[in-house]
Amino acid sequence: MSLKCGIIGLPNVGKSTIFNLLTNLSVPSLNFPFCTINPNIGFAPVMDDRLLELEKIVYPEKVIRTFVKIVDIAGLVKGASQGEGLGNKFLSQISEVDSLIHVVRTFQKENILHVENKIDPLHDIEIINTELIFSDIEVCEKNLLLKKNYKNFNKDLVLQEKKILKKCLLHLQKFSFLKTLKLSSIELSYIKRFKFLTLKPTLFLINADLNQKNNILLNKLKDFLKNDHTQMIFPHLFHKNQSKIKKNNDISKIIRSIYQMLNLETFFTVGKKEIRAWPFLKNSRAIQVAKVIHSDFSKGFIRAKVISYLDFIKYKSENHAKKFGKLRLEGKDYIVHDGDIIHFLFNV
Ligand SMILES: Nc1nc2c(ncn2[C@@H]2O[C@H](COP(=O)(O)OP(=O)(O)OP(=O)(O)O)[C@@H](O)[C@H]2O)c(=O)[nH]1
Ligand SMILES: [Mg+2]
Repeated sequence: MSLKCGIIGLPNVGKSTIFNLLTNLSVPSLNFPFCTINPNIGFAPVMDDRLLELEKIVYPEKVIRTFVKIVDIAGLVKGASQGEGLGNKFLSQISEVDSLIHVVRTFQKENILHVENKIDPLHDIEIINTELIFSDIEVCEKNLLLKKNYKNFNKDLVLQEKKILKKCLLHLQKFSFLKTLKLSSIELSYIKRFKFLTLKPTLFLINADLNQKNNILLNKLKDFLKNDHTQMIFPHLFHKNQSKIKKNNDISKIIRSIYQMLNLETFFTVGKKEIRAWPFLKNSRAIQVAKVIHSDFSKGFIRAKVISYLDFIKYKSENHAKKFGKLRLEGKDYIVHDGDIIHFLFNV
């Protein structure tokens, strides 16, 4: 399962700083624009209290959390979609991730350079949004112009795809994100391969000063984001004198939001050797979920022994849960639930 969340925003707003906090790495985060050119990749551990509860019952040798993959991408500037500041390269890196964290600066510190020479978060968001929209417009236009040889392609499919692309283009030209265009799941499946940037779920992260709580600038920004259907977390993360507990709580909250944005849920495998949390895409079938552990589990799938998390906590072992009828034998089409404790039976 390698779903990725990319960190985007203007240069020098704190993207690598947040990347380091989420992944516990120390990539350079210095006070000059384009400190990051090549993307940094790291993993952020997903905290899950259920692992602690399971550990208290099983006393395993090892406990393994799940992770989300984070990509720290270079900053975008005005004109990025026209190639400004290597913009095209960075936009194509954004197209490769599944969700976004958009970092916005409201902190005032004068010695930290701002590429627009003023602290105006709404203006900053507009710059980034414009570049994302322009990039999607270009993808639509390019593909609408593409002449396909119908000998090699199914004509109906090509025409259908073009019809949806036209609908997308019209929407983007009104300066709207594709996220706000009503598209059926079939339409979405037609355009999936274009990896549109304005379709990606986004979490705005505000990099604020500690003493900024009731600041006019910040309130304006909060108000602006309220109408957007995106989540927003206000972390005070970047400050050295912030308490460690609060900081860690905020970091966990952000990582969990990313996990949700990626549409991920968790199942567990439980044994004396290890307890492990595994990610899976919400509403997946048992046979798809088995693949998260190993492709053999899916290829040779026989059955899944399933106990819900709460039943396991209550009965404290597979045998005991079984005695009380709480262990289910499920087939390959079973829709896995968040918290399921699964033991796959397979044969290869
Ligand atoms: N005062 C203050 N400085 C910050 C804050 N967040 C980041 N910085 C500083 O701002 C500078 C830029 O931070 P980075 O994390 O490198 O920013 P970036 O967005 O990754 O920058 P590029 O990779 O150049 O696009 C560094 O000197 C950070 O220490 C903050 O909340 N307050
Ligand atoms: Mg950086």
